[in-house]
Amino acid sequence: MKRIGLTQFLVEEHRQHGNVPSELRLLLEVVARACKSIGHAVGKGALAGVLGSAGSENVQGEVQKKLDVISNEILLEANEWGGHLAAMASEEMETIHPIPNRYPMGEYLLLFDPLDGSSNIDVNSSIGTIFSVLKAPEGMSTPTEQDFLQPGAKQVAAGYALYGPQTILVLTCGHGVSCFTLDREMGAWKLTARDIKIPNETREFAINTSNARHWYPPVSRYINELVAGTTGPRDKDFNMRWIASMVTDVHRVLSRGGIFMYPADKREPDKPGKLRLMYEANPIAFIVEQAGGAATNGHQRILDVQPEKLHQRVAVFLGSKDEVERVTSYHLE
Ligand code: P6P
Repeated sequence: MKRIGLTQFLVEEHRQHGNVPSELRLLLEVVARACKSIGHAVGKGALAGVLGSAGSENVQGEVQKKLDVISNEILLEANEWGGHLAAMASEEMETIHPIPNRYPMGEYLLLFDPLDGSSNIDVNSSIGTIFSVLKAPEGMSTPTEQDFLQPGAKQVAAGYALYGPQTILVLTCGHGVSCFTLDREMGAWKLTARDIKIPNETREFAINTSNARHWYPPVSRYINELVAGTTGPRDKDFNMRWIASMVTDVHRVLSRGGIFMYPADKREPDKPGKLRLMYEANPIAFIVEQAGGAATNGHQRILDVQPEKLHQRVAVFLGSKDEVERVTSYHLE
């Protein structure tokens, strides 16, 4: 495959599908450049005094790591001036962030989890940035939270950066999933995979099994059958992985198949799971479906969920279609 750059890829994608107008291309290029900066900061770790906590809490009441805050600021500053955005929303900010008056407003809304998996920062485990792009509603003048509350099916683009042994960017604009690898010497994203497809079948599952006693019956039934392997109804053995960094676990699923799950459980019955809908589950579900996989909350497509709050959580079952359909069918029985 010819290792073209991100801009050439997006120009050719638009030429072929008409799905990446120049404003959206600018947005994606700016976000990709911001991810390079985040990857650079992440890579310095203790050398840049950016490990440890920032002494503050985010809207979720989670202690913010310094790199969470730095990553959020990098994305805000990178996107304010371009005129391609009307507003931004982030896991790290309670309310939406309108474009400052001194800059022109564009027609897109950008949502992001600037550094997901941040509990892994201090132990040098892979972490990532997740982003989602929506169009601002027609006729919107001053952006409000309500303008962001669109089902995931309305996304025009979504992606994640993964800061691991390689720094990679996975992206969809609605016509398949592509992967770019950062050429660190050139400081450029190079296309290294296109039309990524998730195998329908898998023998690998990802869930935090320490929560087993809190699971609801459909999840317990599904996991017990996987663990029973050849001695149970599935009649084949399965493997388990849990890195506790969604982007890393998801990229493994995208790369070789698997099912990634963060179900609702009895610990907090009013919370439908841990992961957030708008800037974690929706962008990842868009990518997974574009790669031929499936993504549900146990009862319906994640992309069909009508959001009611910016930071609402959702149960997540995503990856290889056969397995997601099976565990979803157990919920629907
Ligand atoms: P647990 C990271 O904090 C995160 O939001 C996701 O990246 C990850 O999949 C999940 O939480 C891990 O949760 O409960 O296993 O620590």
